[in-house]
Amino acid sequence: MVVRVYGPVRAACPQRVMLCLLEKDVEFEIVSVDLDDGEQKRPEFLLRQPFGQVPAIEDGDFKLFESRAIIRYYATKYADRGPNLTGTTLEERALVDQWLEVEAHNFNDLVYNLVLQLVILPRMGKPGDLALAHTNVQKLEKVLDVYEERLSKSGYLAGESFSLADLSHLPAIRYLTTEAGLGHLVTERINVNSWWKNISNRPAWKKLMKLADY
Ligand SMILES: N[C@@H](CCC(=O)N[C@@H](CS)C(=O)NCC(=O)O)C(=O)O
Repeated sequence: MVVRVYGPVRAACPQRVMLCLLEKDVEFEIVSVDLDDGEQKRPEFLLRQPFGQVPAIEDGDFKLFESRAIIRYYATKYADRGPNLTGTTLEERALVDQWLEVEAHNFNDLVYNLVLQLVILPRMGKPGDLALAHTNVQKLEKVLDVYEERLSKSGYLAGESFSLADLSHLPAIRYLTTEAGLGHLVTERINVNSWWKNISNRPAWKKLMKLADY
């Protein structure tokens, strides 16, 4: 049974899931959901994701939503296939979890809001809130300073190998650098920049970029 991923291939949260499946070489099918048309808020979609957001997956009889829960599920389910994305020892796993939490709670909201104000609202013909964007850039600078320090000590966020913690950042950093015009936030930090160059050079990410037709 092929895994079904609900969500547009160009939305960052479904991309997190697709990237994990590509790293693990798990076959999947994309079921597109038209966010501009509000398809994610319709009753039939709310049965899959009661908060009206993407992604959601269907794997045989098993259904799951929340992108980070989904990537944890697949990284564990396919632990013996492809790269180890969760760490091996209790401590390695805890570090992966720690940086996944940082991504979700310190990093993601700021980037999501910046992309909303600078890319998505203007694309819909609505003005973005530039003052809010400016405040968020300042907050994000501080978060990235912490990353810079961390990445001066290890090649990846959770240690010396690529993990879910790094994977989870890729879609949002692409939006930040390529679509929101904020690439300098990455390039002006030596360690963050070489980390980003390294992780965005992975074959799975390149496959996803092809799928998204960027
Ligand atoms: N915590 C959720 C967040 C999901 C989320 O924010 N999805 C966005 C796309 S990246 C979405 O569905 N936006 C449309 C909407 O909120 O109506 C997850 O990680 O799955």
